[in-house]
Amino acid sequence: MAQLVADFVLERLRAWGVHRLFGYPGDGINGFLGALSRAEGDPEHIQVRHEEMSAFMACGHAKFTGEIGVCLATSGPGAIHLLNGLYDAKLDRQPVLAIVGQQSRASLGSDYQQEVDLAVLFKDVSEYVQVCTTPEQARHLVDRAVRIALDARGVTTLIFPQDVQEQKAVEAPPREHGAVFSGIGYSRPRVLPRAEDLERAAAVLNEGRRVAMLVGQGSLGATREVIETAELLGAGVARALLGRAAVPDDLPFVTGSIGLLGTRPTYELMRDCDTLLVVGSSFPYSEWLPPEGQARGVQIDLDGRMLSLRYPMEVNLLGDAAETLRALLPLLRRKTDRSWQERIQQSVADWWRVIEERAHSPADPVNPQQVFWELNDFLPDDAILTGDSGSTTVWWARTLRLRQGMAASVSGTLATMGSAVPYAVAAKLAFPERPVIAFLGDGAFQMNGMNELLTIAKYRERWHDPRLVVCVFNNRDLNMVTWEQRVLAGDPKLPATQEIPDFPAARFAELAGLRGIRVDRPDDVAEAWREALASDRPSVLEAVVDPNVPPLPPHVSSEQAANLAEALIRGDPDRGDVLRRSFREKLAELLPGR
Ligand SMILES: Cc1ncc(C[n+]2csc(CCOP(=O)(O)OP(=O)(O)O)c2C)c(N)n1
Ligand SMILES: [Mg+2]
Repeated sequence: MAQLVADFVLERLRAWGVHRLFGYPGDGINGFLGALSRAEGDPEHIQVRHEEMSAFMACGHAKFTGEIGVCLATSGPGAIHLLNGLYDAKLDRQPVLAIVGQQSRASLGSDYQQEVDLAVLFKDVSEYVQVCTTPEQARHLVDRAVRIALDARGVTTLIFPQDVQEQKAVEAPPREHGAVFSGIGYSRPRVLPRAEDLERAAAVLNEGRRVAMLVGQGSLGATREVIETAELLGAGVARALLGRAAVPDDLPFVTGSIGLLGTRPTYELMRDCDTLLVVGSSFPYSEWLPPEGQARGVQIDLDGRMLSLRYPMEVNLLGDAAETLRALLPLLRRKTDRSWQERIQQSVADWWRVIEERAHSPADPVNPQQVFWELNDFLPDDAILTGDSGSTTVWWARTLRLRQGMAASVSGTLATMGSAVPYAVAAKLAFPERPVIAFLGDGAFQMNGMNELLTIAKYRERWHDPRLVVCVFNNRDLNMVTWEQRVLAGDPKLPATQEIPDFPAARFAELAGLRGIRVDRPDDVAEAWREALASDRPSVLEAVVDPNVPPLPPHVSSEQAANLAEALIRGDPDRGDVLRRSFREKLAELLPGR
């Protein structure tokens, strides 16, 4: 049988190194389904429960492997379902290619069934979106879509009308006017600032006496360089959420996360520094950075558009984090006065004691912080950790102690619910020999996590190492938003919008053929982790936790405290427990080590 356009597209993707697609079928991509069967597993098709999950998986694949992630959906509804996951990739700057079907060319413009103007719909999320109108186009569309996604670190979309998918492929267009002859291959360039800019940056950093570093996603490949720089400069290192794994938590001068879900040492680091070095981060909340004028700034970023955006920098270095730091290091003088870094280290050591104490403060029935804290003793060396959006994100950012060699990600910039489980699936497929742990709230679990357990069940047999744990925090509440209402708006919790069904996640896991472990007593938490990580199959660890443990920011403004008081006075249904837990948290912080 002659090669069809869909066969050719898969072959071209293979040539680009794509061996896995995340997708869901429909007759709008019948041509691709036929081609997939002829492709005999290369690329393989991973079948999800909902197209949004395939886009999340493509994004997760890109995040954990550094390769392009590819998702495939049918016309109309299937394509529409992709969008949230694609926006996640766009906002976190990940290379993702979406391939979607469309009705046949002859029907377009006739209000045909499932006819949606996909080029318009995907325009905003995509760096590049094209309809393949004729077989001659397929070659350069694939080449450009992959190359642009990699180069722009963003989303590209190719739309294939059904009839075009099944036309005879044209590998090389005839050599005539209008024909395009594209090729394969992309190699990331070295991107380095000019020598004089590096010297200016070094001068600022050498003159500083209290240097704060903030590292983000762009620093993930620069761990060694970041640590060396911090050691030379006697600096403290804070990290934005997407830079979670950029610096290990067992270094004494790593202050941890920044922002609402950040730490007190980071808050102090930013409050007291005289110099700020930002490496590969677009952390958005300026109120957690030093006030303008307090610190001299140096920023390193691979994207010139992100320079001097959150803080006015004195020196802007457009470059790759590792390369640029390597070029900068020989120009830096080791600070002889170590008192600033010693102060930071003291604050970090005190803070970890606070975190440990908070983890063990009584709650009803289990303190969510304890679940994270106790995992620290069991975290396997090469673990991959995924997170979601909710109060669990706060503890994920703050309480886990990551060591070098681990990987971690969440939906950082879109901060959408629903990333944890599909990211975990993508990670496990890419690295079957590594343990993967997903953390999410019961809201996110009910939104999509529970459906995607079926995807885990479907593929689990292929994982020789079965360690894939989905840790669900059952607090019967959309807790993060409940707290935001209280602390930011001064409104009491509104049960009608906030309370969600008490759903037995562990029992559901068992129904799906996975291991289900439910823990509702503090004394059983450690054993639950041991069991989950030793299970012969992927598991769900359902922790029944207290929704009234406050995910407090590291610094509570007087306005926020007043809002909380107002919310409680105005009749918050949980005010008794909220008061008790809040009091304990604050008390624990004031009395470290007790
Ligand atoms: C798709 C989506 N919808 C809504 C939100 C707003 N939101 C952020 S956190 C949150 C609550 C999440 O609840 P749950 O998953 O139970 O976690 P919890 O906060 O209770 O730990 C909501 C509704 C969001 N970020 N993304
Ligand atoms: Mg919840």
